[in-house]
Amino acid sequence: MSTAIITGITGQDGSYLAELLLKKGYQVIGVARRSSTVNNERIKHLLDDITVVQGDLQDQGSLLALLEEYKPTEVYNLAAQSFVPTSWNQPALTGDVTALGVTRLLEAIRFVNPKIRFYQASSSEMFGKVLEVPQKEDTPFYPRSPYGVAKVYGHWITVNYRESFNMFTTSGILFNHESPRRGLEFVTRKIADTVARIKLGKTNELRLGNLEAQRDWGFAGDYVRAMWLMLQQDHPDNYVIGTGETHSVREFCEIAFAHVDLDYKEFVVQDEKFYRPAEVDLLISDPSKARTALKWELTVSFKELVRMMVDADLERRSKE
Ligand code: NAP
Ligand code: G4F
Repeated sequence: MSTAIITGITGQDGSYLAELLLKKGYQVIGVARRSSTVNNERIKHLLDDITVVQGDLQDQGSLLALLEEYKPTEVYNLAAQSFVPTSWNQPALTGDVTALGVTRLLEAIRFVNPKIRFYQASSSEMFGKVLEVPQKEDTPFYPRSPYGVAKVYGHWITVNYRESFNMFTTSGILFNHESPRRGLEFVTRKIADTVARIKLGKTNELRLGNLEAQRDWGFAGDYVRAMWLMLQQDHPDNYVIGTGETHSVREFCEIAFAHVDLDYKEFVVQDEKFYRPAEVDLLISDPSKARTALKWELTVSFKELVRMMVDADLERRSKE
């Protein structure tokens, strides 16, 4: 039986990836940092089938010990301080976890077993103020937040360990991917959840920032399949993963409200508080390399994703 270690197991992607790897017969070891309250909401249905161990990307020793003990063949590094606005409030922490944390994990792999295959969760935020439309693997980076800057470091250190030590290190440059398990602070989930609460009469407004920002949004369940595929190839590489479509925050609102027979214009209020010091205005991927080389395909369209998220929050909120 192959063993895979997933950092960031308690996050959105960690939970979907664990489900996928269990279906494929892996032993799954999830790494979670210690917190004063249990944080297993997204993986509670998997707890009998996976092993959750304590570890932290800020603690080199914990990473070395994990690899020594569980002897994985694959490591998926999904852990990060992943919320862009927080990266302006906590830029040093974001750099330590999201950038240097990658080096700590790569160093642990290099010392324990350099044959371990490694996946790094890179981000379309690296393209930032985009220098090319659509964005593909060789589009230059121009990050616009401390988070984006940290992810650029994580990407290049992954490439560097491939080139310096001949290690099987891959970088998946993933565009935004969402689901009913998305954190409530991200815009898609904030919209879906507030639409549900408005429909149920629990609130009467949705306060948002920039409605014109455009993102390439896909379904997280599809994106974790791409992560696994990258580690099954003959050679390590970088891949852009996205839908090839872009939609504005306004459009997301329009579809989400219309799904419950409401008009978003009656409920959405723009609030300066949610504007960013520097914005990423437009992201749109060219995922043709992944489609051809990985034979990766999408199963959920943009409209299906919006409706799936609203339906899930309606069901959850109506039980409260
Ligand atoms: P997420 O829901 O925010 O999950 C992040 C995970 O990282 C959580 O499990 C979190 O643990 C963990 N973590 C944070 N700091 C840590 C530390 N110091 N040590 C160990 N674990 C730590 O993020 P996601 O949406 O699943 O994204 C997964 C990865 O893909 C992230 O690296 C993100 O930056 C990247 N990415 C995401 C997208 C997207 O659209 N979702 C797109 C491109 C790239 P707690 O639960 O304890 O906070
Ligand atoms: O949902 P968001 O917070 O996601 P963002 O900043 O694109 O980052 C996400 O995707 C990245 C991939 O490109 C990941 F690497 C990263 O970890 C994260 O998962 O914001 C999307 C857009 C932004 O332009 C923002 O200004 O929505 C706009 N927005 C407008 N009002 C808002 C709001 N965003 C949030 N979070 N909250 C608002 O009220």
